Amino acid sequence: MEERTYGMIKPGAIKAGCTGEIISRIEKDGFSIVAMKKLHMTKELAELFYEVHRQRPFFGELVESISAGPVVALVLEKDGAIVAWRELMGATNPAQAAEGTLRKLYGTSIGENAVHGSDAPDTARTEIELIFPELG
Ligand code: 3AN
Repeated sequence: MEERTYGMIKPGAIKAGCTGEIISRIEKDGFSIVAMKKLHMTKELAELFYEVHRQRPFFGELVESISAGPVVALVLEKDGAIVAWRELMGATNPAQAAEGTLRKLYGTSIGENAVHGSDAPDTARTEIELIFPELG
């Protein structure tokens, strides 16, 4: 079933000049890019975005790193997009990510892991609505 997910290229990967390669891989893997924009998340928006992680010890670090520079926000569409995008991203920790995945290729640490992706249909909906309210 055609499904939408929210993807995001994180500031570290953008700073390293990997945006084009990541977008190219997304297209090669058969995702349609429904919407895409470059934005600089404020701390307030980052806190809202990562609200579910508020109690985790790395919350402060997470908010700092996602608001440290611009991100490229994406709405991606494909059959089973949520799982497919998580497979293309690879494991959270780049050191444990499979060969050829985006986090293996472009991530440098668990906190600087190049890309974000929604983990379930409800989070995909919430994240898309938060960053792309104009699609609603
Ligand atoms: P995923 O992004 O693979 O769904 P989550 O939801 O467990 O992983 O974590 C959200 C984000 O928090 C990750 N993308 C990563 O950047 C960061 N993160 C997760 N675990 C740690 C950790 N132990 N230390 C620092 N940052 C972390």
